[in-house]
Amino acid sequence: MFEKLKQKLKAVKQKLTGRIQKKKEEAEPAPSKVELPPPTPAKAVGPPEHPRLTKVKRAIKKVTRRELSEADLDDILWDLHVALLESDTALPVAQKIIENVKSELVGREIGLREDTRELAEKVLKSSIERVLTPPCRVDLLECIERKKREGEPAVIVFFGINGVGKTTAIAKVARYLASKGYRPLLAAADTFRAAGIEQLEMHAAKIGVPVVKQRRGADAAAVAYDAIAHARARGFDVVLIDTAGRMQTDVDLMEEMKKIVRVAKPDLKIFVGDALTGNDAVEQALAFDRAVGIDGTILCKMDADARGGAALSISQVTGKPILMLGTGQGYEDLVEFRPELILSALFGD
Ligand SMILES: Nc1nc2c(ncn2[C@@H]2O[C@H](COP(=O)(O)OP(=O)(O)O)[C@@H](O)[C@H]2O)c(=O)[nH]1
Ligand SMILES: [Mg+2]
Repeated sequence: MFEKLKQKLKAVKQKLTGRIQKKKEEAEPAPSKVELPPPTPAKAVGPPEHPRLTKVKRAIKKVTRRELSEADLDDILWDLHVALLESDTALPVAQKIIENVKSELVGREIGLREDTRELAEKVLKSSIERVLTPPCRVDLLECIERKKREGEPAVIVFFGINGVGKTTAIAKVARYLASKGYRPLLAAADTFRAAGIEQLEMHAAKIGVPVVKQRRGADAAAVAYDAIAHARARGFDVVLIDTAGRMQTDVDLMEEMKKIVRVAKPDLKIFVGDALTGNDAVEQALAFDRAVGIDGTILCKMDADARGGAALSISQVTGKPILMLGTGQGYEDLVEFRPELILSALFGD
């Protein structure tokens, strides 16, 4: 995960460590006790400034030179900017990370006992962590529990473009929920693609979860509606609605998606993105958010993503949290998102 970005960050970190070290070496310990010159006799006509006073001033200047200035960091911030953009990080997010580094380092006094390597890593890490921290919390299990108390199944709809990993993600989520003791029901509302229904059925059979379906070409919203009615009647805890892949530019399919949302009134609308598509995934998430409003993202194919730009950018740009990460093709390859996962992939040994 993130091998390329990790290498680039390592180079930035090394350069930053060297720069902080240099700043530290430029400084000399401030004199612990400054010997002031004896008071000048009133009658003496001495030089305008006593030589010892000049020495004191020089010492003070050396101390202040231990502070990092923006100019000290310019080239390193540029390297970081390029590394982030090459990794397909969204521009505003790359800028935010740079600002974060600046706000932590510019004007910071480098202590003589400072561990320079540790400081460089700490600053880079926390600057990235700040863009990864979810703007709000969305808790899947909490949502299901709340609906359960109301005697209703939770309804969750998944959408995104074709091939990103929606159907696989639904199977993973269903398996995860079943392992927590919930009863999930799947709705085969991808009635558009030839193998849409069969693919969901194939996954469902493997994980042992039932599917509600109609014939191919049926109204997707009607399939969702049926599934919810079935879940209510049979006491399922959660309905996971699979939908056809659609480009945000496909007017008819986007209208179909809005209809599914109107009819199913989902408790959660989850955008599924492919991490490998980098900033495209971010643009798609924005387009789906504008069309129906998303509550969060599941980012798939993290295991194959060397760049990391989508993971760094998507929650910051959409203002909605990443809920889970898909980390492989197996049903167990799903992890709950935590910023530390990304940070340890980027900075771990
Ligand atoms: N490596 C990897 N492959 C994945 C992941 N999630 C899905 N895939 C693969 O991506 C392909 C498309 O997945 P699918 O669920 O059919 O996408 P959909 O068209 O959005 O429903 C399949 O070959 C999946 O096995 C993941 O997290 N990691
Ligand atoms: Mg699918």
